[in-house]
Amino acid sequence: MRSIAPEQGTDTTGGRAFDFPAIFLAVIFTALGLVCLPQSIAETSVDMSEDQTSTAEASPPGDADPAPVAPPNIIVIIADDAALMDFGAYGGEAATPNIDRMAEQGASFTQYRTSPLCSPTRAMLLTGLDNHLTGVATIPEVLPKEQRGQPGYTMALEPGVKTIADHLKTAGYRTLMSGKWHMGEKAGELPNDHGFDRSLALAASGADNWRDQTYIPYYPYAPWFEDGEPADLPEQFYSSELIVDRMIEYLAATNSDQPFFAYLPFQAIHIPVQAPSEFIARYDGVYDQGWHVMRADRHLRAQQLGLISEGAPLAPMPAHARDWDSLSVEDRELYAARMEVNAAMLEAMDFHIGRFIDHLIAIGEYDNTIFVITSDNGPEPSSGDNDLRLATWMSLNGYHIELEDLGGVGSWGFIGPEWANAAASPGALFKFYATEGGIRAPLIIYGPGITPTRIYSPAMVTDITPTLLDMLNFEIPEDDASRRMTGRSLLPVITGDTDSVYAHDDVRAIEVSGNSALYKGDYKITRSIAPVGDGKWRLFDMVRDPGETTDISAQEPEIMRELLAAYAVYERDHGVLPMPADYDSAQQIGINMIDKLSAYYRWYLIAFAIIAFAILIGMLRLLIWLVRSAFS
Ligand SMILES: [Ca+2]
Repeated sequence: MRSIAPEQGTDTTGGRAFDFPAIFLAVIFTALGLVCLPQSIAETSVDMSEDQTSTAEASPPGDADPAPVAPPNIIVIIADDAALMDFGAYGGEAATPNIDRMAEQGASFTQYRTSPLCSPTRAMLLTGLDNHLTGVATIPEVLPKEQRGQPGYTMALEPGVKTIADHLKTAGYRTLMSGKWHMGEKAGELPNDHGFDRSLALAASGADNWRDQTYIPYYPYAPWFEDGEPADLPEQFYSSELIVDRMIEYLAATNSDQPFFAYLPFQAIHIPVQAPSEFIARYDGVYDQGWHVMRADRHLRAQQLGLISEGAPLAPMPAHARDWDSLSVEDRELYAARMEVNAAMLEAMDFHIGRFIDHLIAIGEYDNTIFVITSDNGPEPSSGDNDLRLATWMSLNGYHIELEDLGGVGSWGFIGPEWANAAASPGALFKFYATEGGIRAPLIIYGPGITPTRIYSPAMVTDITPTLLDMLNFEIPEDDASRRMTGRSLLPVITGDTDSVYAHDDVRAIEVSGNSALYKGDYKITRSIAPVGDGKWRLFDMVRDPGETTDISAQEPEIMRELLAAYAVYERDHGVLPMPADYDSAQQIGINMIDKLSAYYRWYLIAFAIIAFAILIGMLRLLIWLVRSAFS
């Protein structure tokens, strides 16, 4: 049995070399009182929690098709911050032939929802539990001090919470992970303590894709771990290639007589957006028409692909979005190039997935493997433009945002809010928010026995673990004390036994740091908080208005009351804590960054203060001596 009890205060980061530019940066930042790091650089990719108030546990196994003689391998692939329509099969511009093939030959979901941020989505996906029941209700970057350490808010998987890796290990699987973890880095919090036999794990929200280097001031270094110990990465690499290479090594190093569970959470396409130049070159000119054209194109394709109803209105642009035509020629060239790198990063991820598939074919494992391919939340709106503090940090850390060599080593790539909104089309807003642009994502399940199916059933990120266990006929033992899953198996819609695993009046809810959504029937209530939202609940008819353009709460007060009451039940049943008054996630990131860096660099700060004090005393004494000399 694994032990998941975290050893409080034990830090496994010991032995890392401190870097002096970062130390002095921390000192400068602290001295300047930078308590307001903009959301632009906060990897606010916190996933929202989804809630299923109707708490079905994993469907009872046994009524599915007979399992193959050999238990199938399972591969779960997560693209980071990819929009609903980013994969080619979902209407995106980037070439993703390997993903597309699995979408066309497998089950592709059209009504799948995640949380709006990274860690809660990942916690839900791996456990089948609502995020507040896992310990990872939100991301540590935006956690207010009032919630720190509270049940559900410890920012790591809590005792009694089991991952799918824990379950599959008991079923005789090899359990392997390579990629982004982002659910704690202290002893007891890393993948090796949560069911994984082998793991290369990034414990942060992101990192550089070319070097072992942090990407935002919040992290003094990139916390990469291998099997629970600080990892030794190559001097130069490309993240998607490294992640696949390491998984291939783990497969070779473990017992091939056992089936495997491989968890591949890629860094693509999280900031910094970086890609090999040969992939970037393929997108020359693709985005020259600008974000208005792209969002309208995706909106049209969404109707053609049945992702939204015909004639549904287009979601609005966010406040302060710029008009493409108002940009200078130089800016249009730069901004279009940013999207070229973004598409290239996605294609490069698909290319390395293809390389992994080729390897599985070569070792004879491909035909008996189930693939899950998804994204953790909507596109990232953060920007590196016009931010003196971030620019200072970048120059100290070898980053630039220039057009030349965009996407290469040292390039701090991003797409910004307008492109993110266009990528999120036909949904509103983007990552961080429980609007459709933040929580509606692609989901593909492909493998033996799965026939090509387009699935319109609602589906939640918590459903993935129950679905996979159901497909394996895996039964959780009666005496297993782990928490009961809130997700439900999607197998009945994959096999075509039913059109929906959710009844029309079943409630599905999501909350991450005050950004919330609840679905019931054709309706959704949602609330977006500062800095983009106003904290007000709104009601939308999701059949007629999936772009969330017209709040109908005044016309439908009964429905509004009913859904708000259902949300109150969800909050109570899942331990959702209220947000402090005047909470602003962007300001909170700045506060938490200062706390984190102050703790990390405290001895340097103390030494700096002592030296500064000694110099001051010395100067005072010198001054006194000079004054006395002058008057004696
Ligand atoms: Ca993410």
